[in-house]
This record gives sequence, C-alpha cells and structure tokens, in this order.
Amino acid sequence: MTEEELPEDHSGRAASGGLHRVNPSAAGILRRNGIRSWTKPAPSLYPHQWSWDSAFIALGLAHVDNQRATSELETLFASQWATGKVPHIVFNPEAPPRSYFPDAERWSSSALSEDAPASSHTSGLCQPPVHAIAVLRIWETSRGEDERRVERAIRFLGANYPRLFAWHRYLASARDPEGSGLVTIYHPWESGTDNSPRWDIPLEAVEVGELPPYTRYDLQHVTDPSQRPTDEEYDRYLWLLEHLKRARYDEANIYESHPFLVKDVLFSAILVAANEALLQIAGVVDASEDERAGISAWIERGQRGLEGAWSSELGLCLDRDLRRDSPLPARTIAGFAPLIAGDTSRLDSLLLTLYSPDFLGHPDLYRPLPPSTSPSEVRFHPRSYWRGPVWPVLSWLLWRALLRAGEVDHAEVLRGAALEELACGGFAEYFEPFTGEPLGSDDQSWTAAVALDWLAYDDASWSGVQRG
Ligand code: 2M8
Repeated sequence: MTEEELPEDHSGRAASGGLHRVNPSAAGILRRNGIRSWTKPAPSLYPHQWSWDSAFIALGLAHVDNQRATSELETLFASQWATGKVPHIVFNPEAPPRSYFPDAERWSSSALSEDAPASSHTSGLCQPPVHAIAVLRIWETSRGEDERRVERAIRFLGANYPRLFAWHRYLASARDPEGSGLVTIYHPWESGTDNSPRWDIPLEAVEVGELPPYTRYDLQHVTDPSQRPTDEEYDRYLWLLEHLKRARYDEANIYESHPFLVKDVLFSAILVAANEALLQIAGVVDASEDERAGISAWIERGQRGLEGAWSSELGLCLDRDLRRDSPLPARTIAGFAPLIAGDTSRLDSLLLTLYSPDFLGHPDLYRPLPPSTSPSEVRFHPRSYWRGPVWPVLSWLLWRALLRAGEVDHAEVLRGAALEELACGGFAEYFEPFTGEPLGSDDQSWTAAVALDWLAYDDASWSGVQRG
C-alpha cells in the first residue's frame, strides 16, 4: 500500500481530534526519514541507523510498505558481528560532518575487533532485541495477501531466521555466562533508556580518567539542553567506551574488567518476548527440533531470571548491579518486565502497581500514559529524556503486553490515549507527562512506526498479539 492509498483512519474508536491525519502523516515521516534501504531515527538528531529503532520502524512499515520493512532489517543485519551481536549503531557514511558524536572513528570497532564487519562501521554495543517481533509482524501482515507477497515473506523469514537465532544465542551466552536468564549490559546506551535513574548508582561509581577531548553535537538539535543527558553523564558514557576499546570489544575481557556490568530486566524481558516470536518463526521455516527446544529453554530461563529479580516491596522487577552484587531499586517502567515477558503469574501485583499513584493513577498525569520513571521516584524529572517523559515505544511495549495478558480493556484505553497524544502533539521523540508537551526531536521515526501499528490494530488475526 502506498502512502496515497492509505485509509484515513483505521482506529474508529481510539480517539478523536486530528486522528484521521495520524496514519498518512506517520507513513510520510518514515518515508522522509528514509535513506535508500533504511530509515534514520530522526531527521537530524540521529543521522545513522539504530538497532532497536529499526526494529520498531520495520514493524510499522510492515503495514504500509512490506518490502521496505524487510530491507530495513536486512540492512541492519548485514552489519551483524561474527559473534551474532547486532550493533546498536550502523554508521551512515553520508551523514553530515559533526552531526553526531561519538562517530565511527571514535568507536574504531573494525580496527579493534575481528568480529566486527569489515564492510561497514558500527558501534561496539547492542540494544534490546525487538527484531524477531518485527519479523513476525512482517509475516503476519503478509499472510492472506497475494501469493507473490507471501512467497517473498517466506523467503525473508527463511533468510532471517538463522541471523535472529545467532543474535539470540549471543545474548543467551556471551551476555549471560552465569545462565541466570538475565542479559548483562555494558553501557546505559545498551538499555536504550540512557539516562534512566536505573543506572545512576553504577554510573556514578565509574571513575572517569584521562578522556580524549570531544564535542557533543546532540545539544544543537534540541531547544533545551535539560531534555538531554548531562555533561557529567556524557563523560561517563565516553569513559565506558574507552574501557570497551581497551578490551578490544572482547566479551571475556569486558566481563573481567569492565566497571559497568548490569543485569537489565527490560532488555531481558524483551528478549523473552522476542524468543516467543522466534519460536513462531522457527515453526514457519521448519527449524530443527534441537533449535526449537533451545529457544523454549531460553524462554523458561528468562522468565525464571525475572522472577528472581522481583521486589515485593516495590511491586516491580529490579535491575542488578553485578559489580556490587546488589539490586538497583528504582521505580521505572522497566520494572513491568514480567508483563512484557508474557509471564502472568505476577499479573495482579503488576496491575496494582501500574494503576497506583506511582504510575497511571498519578493525579497530575495529562493522559493515562506510563511515564518512563515514576513521579514518586526522587530522581524523576518530567522533561529529562528517560527520567520521566512518556515514550510512545514503551507505551507500545506495555500495550502489547496487556493484550497478551488478556487485559484488553486496559490495553484499549492505553492505545486510545497514546494515539490522542500523537494526534495533538505530533510524532515527538517523547512527551512531558503532566502537560502532554512534545519534547526531544520532532518527527521521530519509531513514534510514527508504533502509531501505524496501533492504527492497524483491528485485525484479530494477528497471531503475535492475541486478544483476551
Ligand atoms: C537514544 O540513544 C542515543 C545513544 O544510543 C543517544 O542519546 O544519542 C536513546 O533514546 C535510544 O534508545 C535510541 O535508540 C536512540 C535513537 O533514537 O537515541
């Protein structure tokens, strides 16, 4: 379907006021942010290809341009490392100079590691593995369509399954040598929730040494620097990068000496959900019994790991600092990890927390949308990046989780409020939770992508998202 052919409003009951414009303008943003076979996360703030942004983008594109959705992921996976790692950034050689820092040169990944791809420049980190969920959506939106499209989707699944399997195997092994079911991250950037209070304790413990000089370019793209991480945080981010370079991006070296090693519950929960998607893909491509059993084992281990990270005091899951061997108490949206992982054994407690004044029951919220950090958290900040604003992609993850848990009414209210926010405020990167003010970059691709997915939700045949 081209943008011109897009129906004006798929949602009917979701929201009013400007909603009829959401679908075509969301598709237009993805088209305008598109470069050849992939899509920039935002027009100027993020000029390269980011891993989990691309997965969300593919998921949205699946509804409007299925072929482009496949090329989005194929381009990203072309830069997969020999270890199976999917890098968090694939650098765009044509990005304007001085548009984003740290750049390819600062990472020097192919010069330092034989595992890095030779034909492209990438960062040395990774991000949450939403990709299998996107691949499954591409499959779901192709089914029942014309034969050529179904055949193309089957070929795409067949070609992608081994890459996805290698990616998940890397996470289950190199990132979990303890076999805990939880993924270890080496940098707040790997979590995707960069300056979340989740990382304050382990990040503040990082002692910054002699740092090669650098200039931040991100601040030139936002109206107010307080919407972005602070300079102190950036120094630590850059210092961690120097550590990774000294370890030559070698997992064993990193595990031995890196100052920031944290078990991330949100990343781990997304991996469980992605493994469930991978298991369905394995069925379509007729993967071996051994591999299917392996994926099922990863799912069980992941759910057990999250169970062990549960805090009954907060009614949430907590990340764990491996360096200090202690949990990291912070009331953030990441704490809903078991829900995102599809484990309903804690459903009542999680719903109690979700609708308490700590989250959606907070009396000052402009709309019933989850702030990235609870307003009850002392380190909450309503305008600062991952310290409080509402992020549509996280609302999407929670929406999908509620649907899968059979909480259809809750999910529907969330979807309606989220679409209304976008209809009124545009496709911003994030939103002020008490005023609904759009913040960060305008025309953020993954915001547009989840809007397309929300608008297309009326089709009960989606297997990845089962109704009650
Ligand atoms: C943000 O992260 C990058 C670093 O990776 C940055 O701040 O420069 C995060 O919001 C991350 O989750 C996202 O993938 C990326 C691109 O949208 O931007």
